[in-house]
Formats: sequence, C-alpha cells, structure tokens
Amino acid sequence: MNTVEQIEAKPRTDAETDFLPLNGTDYIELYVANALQSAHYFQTAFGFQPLAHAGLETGWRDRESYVVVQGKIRLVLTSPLHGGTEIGEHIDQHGDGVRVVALWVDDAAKAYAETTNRGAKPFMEPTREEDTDGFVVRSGIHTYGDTVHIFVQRSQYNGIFLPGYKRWEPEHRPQEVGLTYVDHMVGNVGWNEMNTWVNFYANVMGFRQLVSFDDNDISTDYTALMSKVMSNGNGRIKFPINEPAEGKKKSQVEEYLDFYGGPGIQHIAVATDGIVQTVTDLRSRNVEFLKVPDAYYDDLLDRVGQIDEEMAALHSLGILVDRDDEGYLLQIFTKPIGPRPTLFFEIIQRKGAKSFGKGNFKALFEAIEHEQELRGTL
Ligand code: TYF
Ligand code: FE
Repeated sequence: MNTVEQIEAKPRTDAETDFLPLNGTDYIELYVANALQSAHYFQTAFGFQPLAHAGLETGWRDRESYVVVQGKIRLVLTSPLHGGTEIGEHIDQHGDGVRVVALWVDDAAKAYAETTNRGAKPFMEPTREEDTDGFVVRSGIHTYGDTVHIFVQRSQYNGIFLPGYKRWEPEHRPQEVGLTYVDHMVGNVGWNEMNTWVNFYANVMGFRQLVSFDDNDISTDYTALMSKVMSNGNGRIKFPINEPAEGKKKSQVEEYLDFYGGPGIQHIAVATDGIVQTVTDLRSRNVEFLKVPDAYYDDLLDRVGQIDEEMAALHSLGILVDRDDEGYLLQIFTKPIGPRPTLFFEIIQRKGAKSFGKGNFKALFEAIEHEQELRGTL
C-alpha cells in the first residue's frame, strides 16, 4: 500500500472565504494545424460528439473552431485561416497544444479583478459577448508558458456553446467511449520554476497544495521530476505541476520542454465510470497506450488488495492500479497524440482514491523512458 502525503485531503469548508469560486472546467482549447481533422480524430478515436462550429460560415475571417463534447468535457479545436496569426505562431512554437484552460465561474469580472489584483498578468479584460440566446462574460489571465486561463460566466446563456457558434451536425457520429469529466490537467514548468507556479496558484488563484512528491520519491532509479498538486477551494479543479530534476537520464519533463518550446500542458486526465469498457473501446479504435511490463501484474494484488475488476482484463488492456488510504484508482496513459513528444491523455477511474497513482510512477516512468529511448531523446 502506498501512503501519500495528504497535506489537505478534504475540500475546504470555508467557502465564503474562497475569493475565486470555480464551478468546474468549462472547456479546453487546443490550437492545432488542422481543426477539421483534429475534430475528426477526437470523434473517431475518443468518441467525442460534434457540438458547435464557428468560422467563415459564421462570419469569422481569421480562424475556425470546432467544438466536441463527451460527458462534461468540451474540447475546442482552433486553426488559423491565413498566415501571420497568433494561432499560427503558437502552432509554430509548440506544435498542436493547449492554449486555453477555461474555468466556469459565476462572475467573470470578479474572477478577473481578484486574480489581477493579486498579480496575475491580464490576458483578456471582462468582455460581454451576446447573441439571440443570451450573453456570456469572459475574462482571462496568463499562466505558465503561453497557456492562459479564461473565466467563463454563462448563467445567462442558453446557446449551444458561446455566442458566435452554430450547432455542428456532421453525419459522422462514432459512439462515445464513456468519458465523463476532466479529472486533472498537468503542467510542465521549467527548471526551478515549481515554486513560482505553486505560489501563483496559491496566492493569485487561492488554490492549496494537495500532495507533494520530491525528487527522492521519483527520481532515484527512474525519471527525474518533481510534482506538486494544486487544487481549488472545492476540489473540482486539480492542477499537478511538474518540474524537471537531475537524474541518471534525461528527464521526461525536460524532453517535453525541448519539444514544446517551454512550459505547457503535459497531460489531460479524463475520467470514466467503467475503465475496462472505455479502454476496450479506445483500443478497438486504435488509440495507442504506453505499455508496462507483464511483471507489473505479478504482485499487483499484493500491492492493491481486493478490487472489483478482473485482473486478467486489466492485464490484457494494460490498465494500472494504485491504492491510497481512501480507496483505489485505475489509470492508463496514451502515447503522445501528435508528432512531438508533448501532449498525451490519461484515462482514470477513481474508486475512492484521491491521489494520482504514485505507486505506478516507477512502472509508468520506465515505460515513458522506453519510448524516449526509441525516439533517441534520452
Ligand atoms: O498526474 C499525475 O500526477 C499522474 C502521474 O509525467 C504522472 O498521472 C506524473 C507525471 C508524469 C506522468 C504521469
Ligand atoms: Fe495524471
């Protein structure tokens, strides 16, 4: 059994002192070279459903966005429509990657004021956008690298996504695979930048640190990194932050920084209520996952105790299991989803556990190192 340093396990109760109440993740926007094909990929491979579209047909001249949805997870895929745009520059620097982590709030002007007054770098002043379905207010601040947080106030909006978007109804509608919500999103930051960003989420956004691992935990024989988990007041938003550390081999975080051209989102963890079926479906659609050695399953039952799932199914699908004081979790990691070894997805099912799979770090990081070796980047 693996014990996690649980500095602050429960959502805090002092809701009235939370200066930045967040209702959840509103959407995740990726800047990509070909939004139409990316949307197709997220539909075909991951079972997202088409939701909304904006572009030339809706009066935009410089960009096009497709919005896909599964459970509460909304992805926005955005591409430029000509050269010389901020989007094109982002794609040139980073490859396809996450530009916006949008957070759902009741008051976007207040979220902007509270955070910028505490030192956040402004990205977008509170802006009211409206159409015949009502209005939203959005505002935004910068976080690490070129990543931004946009606060979305949508209580007065009944439209399909945001003003300016039209419902998108293509013929192509592969079934969902059971993804339900964004569990956490991990950021990789630069050497010695961990504390800067931990302090940013603590002081500017009112988050608290949940779990802390230091390099002794996870850089002894395998990948060198430090990881701290920041969580908002009600626990709905969890942002682990990784920093590279010196180790025997090149840190996977450093590899990310080299290829992403700086800090950014490393993985998006999406939840499911039935990971065996979800991963079966994803594998049938040829989503590729990291492979841990068969030996991982030899002592798994000793390590995690009795679980509801069939060990043989977990083994054949490559699903990892870890236990903490409150329960257990099941998780699996995709390979990077583009040409650069940067962004990947995690599929996670929580059965009581609030932690992040520390007991799997060794097997996971060895699997990542194996991929680095194949890439020649170790
Ligand atoms: O989010 C987490 O902490 C786990 C484990 O580079 C993890 O998913 C941590 C670092 C990393 C890959 C996975
Ligand atoms: Fe994770």
